[in-house]
Amino acid sequence: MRCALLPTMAVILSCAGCGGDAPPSEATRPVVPPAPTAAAPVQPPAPTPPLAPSIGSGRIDAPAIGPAPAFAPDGTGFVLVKNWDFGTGAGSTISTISQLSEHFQYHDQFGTIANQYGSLIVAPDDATALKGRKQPVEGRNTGGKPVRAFTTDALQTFLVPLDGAQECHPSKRNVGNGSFQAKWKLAKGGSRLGQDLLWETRVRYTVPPYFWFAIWCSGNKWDKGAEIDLVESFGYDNGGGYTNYDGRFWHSGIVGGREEDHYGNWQSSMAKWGVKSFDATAWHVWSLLYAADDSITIFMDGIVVQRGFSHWTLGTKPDGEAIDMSFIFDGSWGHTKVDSVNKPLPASAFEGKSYEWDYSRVWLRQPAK
Ligand SMILES: [Ca+2]
Repeated sequence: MRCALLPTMAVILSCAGCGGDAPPSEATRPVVPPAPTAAAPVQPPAPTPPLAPSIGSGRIDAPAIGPAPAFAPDGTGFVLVKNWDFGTGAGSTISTISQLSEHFQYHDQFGTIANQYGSLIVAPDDATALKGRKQPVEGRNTGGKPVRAFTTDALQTFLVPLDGAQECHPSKRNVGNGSFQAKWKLAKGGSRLGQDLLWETRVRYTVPPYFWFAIWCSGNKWDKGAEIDLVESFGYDNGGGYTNYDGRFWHSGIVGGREEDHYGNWQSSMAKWGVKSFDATAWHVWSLLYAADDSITIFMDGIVVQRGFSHWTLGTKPDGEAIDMSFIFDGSWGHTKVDSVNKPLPASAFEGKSYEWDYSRVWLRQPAK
């Protein structure tokens, strides 16, 4: 009898109520082919989320996660070992004062808070202030004004009259600043380190007269070096209308080692290297390439602005004691030993002025054998 349902064998086999022919034995039962699998839609793998940026250990074998150099002047192979990216936006690694204080200190490696500048480094709080140095503390000594603050892109540091000062003077040391120095340092430098170093910092500033700005490195001991000043500028008044209040002129130098250009005249030297004009209020990238053969090249926005050579030793002596290497960020004001910036300013002159630090990154590379 023909099943009234459907004529397929599969249905017949399952149509217990239909009667009719006995079901075939196991041996003769037809094999139902498995459902094809090729037609199943293939799910694409979930995209791998980008790795979160990290600050890094400072070592090639445990690198940081972050961008490549904006300017890689000497080829490839550099490994990012420190990625200090200031700001609250995407990609930042230093977004709070707490994080800043974890990775930076507010004094130099010799425990001073002024060097010979005419302003004092302010600590964010008592916990980070140098004990026994009467270091000014933000809030207590700054009249409610911030000394450091974060924008989306950067860390802003300010110059702030201290303890209600109305007339500020470098010799009175009554201005505070937001300078900072990395706690991490290289154990050695140049040929003593045996690795090529690339250090890159992006910064801009809107400053008052007699400002003092520097990105530089030095070690735990100093005797006229070793020291590399990627950039140093100050807002001099040399008389006769020759001023640098807005920072349009600067110099770059190697202290104690050999430098190709002594920058006897800042404007002329800048022009010689190809920098005909400079706007300090625009972002610029400063780079140091310090190779394992002790050669030094310094760049501004990828343009070479200094070349030279130095051993990273006490006094830069060829057989000198190896020293460590600190990374220093000075957004200061005045100088007690430089007459052209040892001059008074009213407190109001500091309003609306700031240094802005976008990022600073360190790469290392094993030199080619
Ligand atoms: Ca940034």
